Amino acid sequence: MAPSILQACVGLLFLLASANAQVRGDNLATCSQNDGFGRYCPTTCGVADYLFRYLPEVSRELLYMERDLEVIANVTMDTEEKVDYMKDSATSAQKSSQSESYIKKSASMLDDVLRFEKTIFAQEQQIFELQNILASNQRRMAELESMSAQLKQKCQEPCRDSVTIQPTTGADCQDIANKGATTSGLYFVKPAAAPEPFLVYCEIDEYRRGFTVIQRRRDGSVDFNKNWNQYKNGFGYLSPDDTTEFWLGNEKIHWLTAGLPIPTVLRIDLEDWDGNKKYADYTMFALSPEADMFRLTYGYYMAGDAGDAFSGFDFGDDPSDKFYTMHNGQQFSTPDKDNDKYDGNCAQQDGSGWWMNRCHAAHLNGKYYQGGRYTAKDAGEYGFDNGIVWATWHDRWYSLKQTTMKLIPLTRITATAGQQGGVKEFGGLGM
Ligand SMILES: [Ca+2]
Repeated sequence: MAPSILQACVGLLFLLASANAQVRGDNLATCSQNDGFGRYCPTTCGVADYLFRYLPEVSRELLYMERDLEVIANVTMDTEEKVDYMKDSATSAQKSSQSESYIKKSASMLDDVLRFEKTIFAQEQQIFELQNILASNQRRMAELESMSAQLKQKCQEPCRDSVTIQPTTGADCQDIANKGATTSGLYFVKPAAAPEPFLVYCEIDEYRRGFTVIQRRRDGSVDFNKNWNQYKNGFGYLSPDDTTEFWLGNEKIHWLTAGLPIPTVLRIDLEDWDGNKKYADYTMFALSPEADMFRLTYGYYMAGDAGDAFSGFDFGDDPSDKFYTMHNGQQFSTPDKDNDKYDGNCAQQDGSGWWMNRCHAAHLNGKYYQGGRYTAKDAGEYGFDNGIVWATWHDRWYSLKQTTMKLIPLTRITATAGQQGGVKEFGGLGM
């Protein structure tokens, strides 16, 4: 727009300037030569005079206009440039910024910030909880350190066995008593058949009889429902003062009774809930090795007032009761190893390890019943007589209070006055 105005103005100026030059050169002379010019005015010369007279002023004004136009043109150009620049800027801003996406991005950033704030809050909570746990653990650590220090102090004191083991050793408890031991307690024995010594409780009486105890029931503190290996290796607790229950172990019993020059007597001591005590002696008692399932054998019922339950009992249920409840010659059975003569599993049904037949008249590893009397209902799932039974004394629904099974060489069983059976036959052998 500005250039076209400028050109028009310049063009007008040029026309006026040309007309002025022509008027001054040719027509002036003409007019000066013709005095009558004025009379015929307005004429061409009049116009020229008129123009000539006003020319300087018009020229000046034109010059001013020209300058003004130039200024305007310059200003306009500047403005145009600025407008272009602004347009470009706007376009470029539109293109590059995309304000909507910026708003979205900003909103998204705000969300992120809020989320981060929440996360930070949650983490601060967690840190607080962890600090609490840490503090609690530090307290525990301090307590443990204190305990540790106390134990360390105790450990620095000379160690002593809490259980006294007597120094004398021998092949069995009688051998130990023969060596001069007079105190009942814990001793190491090593029968000839045993690969290494093992601990036993020796009951040594006033006659220097040394009984090697292989089983003890006294209060029901030990569960006798155990598996084959437990019966093989023994379980329960030996104590120097005969206050605990245990099964010494079939393998040790085998070693204690295998291949001896003098027969072994098994003495069984029984006590009921009224304080009555009875006993039963079986001579030539032995257990076969594990390969033969620790089979029980004895020569005969030698003595006792408890009756010969090991040889079976006629319960009156069946003519063959006695035959099927005798224990001599029976292999050992446990709930996990059925070696009995019964279609079922006696040891499993009665919850014990024993020389089960079909099943028993004697059952000293049975379940411990406080008070003695029990019923089929008390016996649990199978309902059989699973107590500590010695059928030739108390019936099978009576469970004894205390039992002891112990071994002694035949030559010493008769040493006490008042005991019957075999006194005269074996008393002279000495030992
Ligand atoms: Ca069976």
